[in-house]
Amino acid sequence: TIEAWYMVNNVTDQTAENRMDPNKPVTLSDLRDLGVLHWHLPPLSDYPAKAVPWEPQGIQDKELAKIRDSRGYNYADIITCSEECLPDYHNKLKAFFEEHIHSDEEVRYILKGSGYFDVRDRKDRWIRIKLTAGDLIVLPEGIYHRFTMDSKNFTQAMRLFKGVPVWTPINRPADSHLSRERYLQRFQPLE
Ligand code: KMT
Ligand code: NI
Repeated sequence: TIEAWYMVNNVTDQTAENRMDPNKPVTLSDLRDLGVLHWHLPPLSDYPAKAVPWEPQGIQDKELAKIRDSRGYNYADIITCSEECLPDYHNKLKAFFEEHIHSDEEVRYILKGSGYFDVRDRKDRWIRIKLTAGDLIVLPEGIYHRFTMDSKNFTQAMRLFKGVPVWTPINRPADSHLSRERYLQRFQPLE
């Protein structure tokens, strides 16, 4: 399952754990309050090795199918983050780690390897979420976040989407973006 914690403020190595001392853990329930959903599924063996459009007859996993159907994810492909496999690797990694939002959910199912998604809490503090094979995460539309691989430098993930995929990041500041406003509407004002 996943582990999450508050990050130190000064990050010099983005691939390191960057925990506070002492560690300040964040629970799944804390994440749910921010709109971040998580499932742990059994490891898959029968997925296509390359990024291909979703084929319903492809992956048979029942748990995955249930989540896909109930949440309407009718598109899927596979991204492999490694220097050999990802075109324009260095620029992509830089873009992934720029703080941004999307106008849709970001849904990732880790197939192999591991990585970190960082999300902002309601007081704008960074939470680091460690994902390993079998972890499926949904980041809600409009949440400020970023992604980095860990020191092992390998993440293979299924990207799921409702409809025609749009991966475009909207970098911070995006406070007046409709998706950001929608995200904030789910909270009562902080006193
Ligand atoms: C993203 O949008 O940040 C990514 O696709 C990162 C690689 S998938 C774990
Ligand atoms: Ni993103």
